[in-house]
Amino acid sequence: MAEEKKKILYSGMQATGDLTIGNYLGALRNWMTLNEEYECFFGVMDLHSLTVRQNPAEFRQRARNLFALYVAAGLDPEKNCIYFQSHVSTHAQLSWILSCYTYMGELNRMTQFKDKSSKHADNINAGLYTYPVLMASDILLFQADVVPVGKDQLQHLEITRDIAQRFNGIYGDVFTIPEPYTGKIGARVMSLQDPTKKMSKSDENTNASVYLMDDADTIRRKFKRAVTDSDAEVRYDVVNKPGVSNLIDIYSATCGKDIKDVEKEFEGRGYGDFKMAVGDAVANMLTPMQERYEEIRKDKEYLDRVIRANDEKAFYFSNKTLRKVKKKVGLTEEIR
Ligand code: ATP
Ligand code: LTN
Repeated sequence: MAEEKKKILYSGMQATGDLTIGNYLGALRNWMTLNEEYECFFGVMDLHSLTVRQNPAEFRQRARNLFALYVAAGLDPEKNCIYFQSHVSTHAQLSWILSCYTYMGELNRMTQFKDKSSKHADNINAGLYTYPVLMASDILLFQADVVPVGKDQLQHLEITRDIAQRFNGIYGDVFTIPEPYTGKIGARVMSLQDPTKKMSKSDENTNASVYLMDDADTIRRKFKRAVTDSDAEVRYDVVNKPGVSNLIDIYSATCGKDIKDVEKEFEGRGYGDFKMAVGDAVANMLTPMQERYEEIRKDKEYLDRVIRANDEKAFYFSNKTLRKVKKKVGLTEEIR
């Protein structure tokens, strides 16, 4: 009997900075757990990254590093299609078409646009505004059933579904309607310096984020300095104790322990002990991945080979959808 066809999973990250444990616990690690069950496509979202000004030489390195990190985290590029968004021309093409099926009123509601425009007030470009249309194109090109993302991206998933439903409503069943997937723990890791803000790889304060490439001493130091409160009780209370609650979340996501058990483990012990334990746990989680990353990053031939093969696979797969879309909207056929 033919093997049952796997459902499709699609996700990706921008190459806008060094990845943090927020990216890892909120996204990358969920990709790993879903990996066997789905046919997976993971993009290095370098076109999205251009919505913020990049230094070209650094950006080129960072995008390649991100690719290597996906692999180091455990995604096998022979089994998963890991590729660069900018290498696959179907993304930009579908994005233009779908922008004609997206209302400005919808884009005006996007909170990421509002956040990023206030952060980069000198560069509020059209790409930042139409960002969700490109993201919808990424997802819909691959007919994704499920899209694992952190909570901050749920609004973009909603607009993707709205665009797809609108398009299908006019032209018939062209796109699969994707479902978001957010893990229960680690879905929103907060800044270590301001626990009311999410931990972000582009935060200027490097003490606010723990990077996947930080060495063990740096990790312990950052947790030691994490902003907490003055009552010295390890208790989960996001409203009144956001700093400690964030550390509990991180510890629980890292060790796979329940929040209640974490509270019990540190009952009657001060913040010093607790912060040290969180630092140790995170350092232990990251060390093996760092070692694998160093090896992969050095192997240029291997990287080039898998990049080429996966770019081709991504083009082949996504072009089937693009051709269908072009036909549906009435664009004339290419003559070859
Ligand atoms: P930037 O600082 O450039 O906005 P970012 O750190 O927010 O970047 P993205 O590239 O926007 O990261 O996100 C990559 C993935 O990581 C997304 O699925 C996003 O939801 C998830 N993610 C990012 N930050 C966190 C966080 N603090 N907690 C949980 N998940 C996160
Ligand atoms: N906007 C996402 C990155 C991204 C993405 C996607 C995620 C771009 N295209 C498609 C999932 C599916 C972010 O994490 N900032």
